[in-house]
Amino acid sequence: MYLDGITLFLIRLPLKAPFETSTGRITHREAILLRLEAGSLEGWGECVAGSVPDYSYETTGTAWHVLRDLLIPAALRHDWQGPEDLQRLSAWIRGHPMARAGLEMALWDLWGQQKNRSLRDLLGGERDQVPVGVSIGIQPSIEELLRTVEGFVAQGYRRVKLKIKPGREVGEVRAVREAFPELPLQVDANAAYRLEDAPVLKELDAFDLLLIEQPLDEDDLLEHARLQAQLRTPICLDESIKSARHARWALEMGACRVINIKPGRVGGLLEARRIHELCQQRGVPVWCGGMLETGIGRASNLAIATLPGFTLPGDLSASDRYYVEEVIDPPFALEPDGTIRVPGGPGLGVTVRLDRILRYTIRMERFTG
Ligand code: NPG
Repeated sequence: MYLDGITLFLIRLPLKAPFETSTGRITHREAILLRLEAGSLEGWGECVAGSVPDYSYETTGTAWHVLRDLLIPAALRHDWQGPEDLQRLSAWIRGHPMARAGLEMALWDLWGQQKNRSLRDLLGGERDQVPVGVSIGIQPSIEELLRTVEGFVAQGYRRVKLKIKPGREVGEVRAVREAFPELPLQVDANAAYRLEDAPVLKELDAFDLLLIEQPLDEDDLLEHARLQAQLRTPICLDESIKSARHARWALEMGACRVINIKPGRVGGLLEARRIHELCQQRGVPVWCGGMLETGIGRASNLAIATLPGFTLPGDLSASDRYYVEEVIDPPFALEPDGTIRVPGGPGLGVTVRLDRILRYTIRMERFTG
């Protein structure tokens, strides 16, 4: 199959509420959407790189370059036998997993439509609903945090993740735990601590957390292993796991006991599935992270989260948790049992609303073979 055209859309979507992590506060999410055309079919993908290199070195700017100048010209020349081809085609490019993953997602969507199979089925998923949680940014005060947690719990979210940073952890977690003694709770530091902060992180052991996510720098695998040896709470790695190799190293070193799988961070769904397999073989629980995706990226995340090793609820909230307006129809909704339904239609299984995408597009370019 040859591609007839590829369009890149740089969108800037207003968030419903500002989102603050240890690396900063955002009010809008910038992202690149990709549309692939092949005959009468259209495949959509989403690249999770952000506007600045705070979570990873990739940005919408670097991803635009890698897509526009390297991946797209090669993709338009290639006779596709399946999304798997992308790995061979792009093997010479170092890094830039988010740019690759965006294109891979659109190829999967196209492939599913061509074969009339859902992405979930193509990946080997086993469920049509997945349990989900919500990720709560750092709040201005503990009172505000308690109100926010209460609101999400009332909506039916099954587990809550709190963003933390130095000085904004023990008091916050204690207050939430006291108010919600049974709530499955976890925290995410986005690499804000150093090994010397172990004493404060050890204090969190008292609150029966599911996990502490990415406490130290992404390169600090050895330091994470030293920290894990001192903690009862499992460490979960996110930013540190850039491929299945990183996952194997981290597990062999004892740097974590849980892995957050984000296809966008590891170069796509195939690599994400390899990490899932490795973790399954070793009995290590995984869950699907989120990067404030639109409905397009969320559909892809939901599909991978149907694999059997995803035993913990993902950062996969309903559309109305993130955006004033969703770019797909219908929006993703939270079911009364704290799950989200996984689309069963061909490919991503969602109806993309180009009119809405165009409203938020700040840069657009179309390429043809
Ligand atoms: O529900 O999509 C979601 C957000 C989950 O907290 C979340 N994501 O560090 O994992 C993270 C964080 C993130 C958001 C990372 C945006 C990068 C960009």
